[in-house]
Amino acid sequence: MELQFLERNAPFEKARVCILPVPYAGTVCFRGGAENGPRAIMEGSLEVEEYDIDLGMETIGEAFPQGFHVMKPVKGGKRKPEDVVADVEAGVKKILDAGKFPITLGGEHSISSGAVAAIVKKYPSVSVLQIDAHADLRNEYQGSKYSHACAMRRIRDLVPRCAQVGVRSMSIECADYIRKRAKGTVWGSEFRNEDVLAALGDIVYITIDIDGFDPSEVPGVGTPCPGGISFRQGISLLKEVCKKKKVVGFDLVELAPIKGSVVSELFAANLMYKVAGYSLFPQKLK
Ligand SMILES: [Mn+2]
Repeated sequence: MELQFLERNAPFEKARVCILPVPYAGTVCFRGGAENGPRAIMEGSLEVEEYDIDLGMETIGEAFPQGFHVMKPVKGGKRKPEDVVADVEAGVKKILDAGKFPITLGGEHSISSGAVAAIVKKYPSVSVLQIDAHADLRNEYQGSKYSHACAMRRIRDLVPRCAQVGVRSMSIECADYIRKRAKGTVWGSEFRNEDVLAALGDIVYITIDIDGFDPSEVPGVGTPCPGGISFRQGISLLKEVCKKKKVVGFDLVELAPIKGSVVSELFAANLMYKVAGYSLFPQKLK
């Protein structure tokens, strides 16, 4: 089946939003399956209602009558993460050069630094909001600087201003890094929206590792971690960010579908549709 979001697939020229699927999970070290994330999210989207209660509109029907455009997926398989990251950067650059809004769908978290690399060239003052259970601040993991466990470290190399939310699992190296270099910009599952907003600049890119949310709500992730943020908490924060900042793109990574359950992909598809709508129509948010 051709990949599409919400039963539509606009041609590239006509779409305002473009989805870059990245079915890559080459550095995953625990539960696999993130390579199936993009397809599962798009198939799950077929069950999402087009009317968004928060925006009071059928976002995809009114604003994007032909839908979002799904780009040709980045090649996954057993490639080196840095090669995949380079392809992600090229894909997101193509979307940005055409003046469109990029959504990158993982795949594992290592791919996000490619999207950020393209974003930072277009928006040099961008800041990054990460939702994630894991700090992902290792400089190197299992011989690679581009492992999923280094995702946020690579992003912080590119972007000095970041906020990390939902973080409740880290190595001692990550804890040291936060103490020395990221003080006051990392929160667990208890946080105040205003504090997170204050840590960010006016222009924001969002990287969402689905495991930042509680596994009781979204169990289909590679490394579930108890005590995560709720969907409601996440939506409340994301709404505020979209209302008060300019959101220039986002990614959604680490969904690893569970056979026989559609809970996780529907969670991800709903989240993705909402964040796209909030990012492009913040004035419609109450
Ligand atoms: Mn992560």
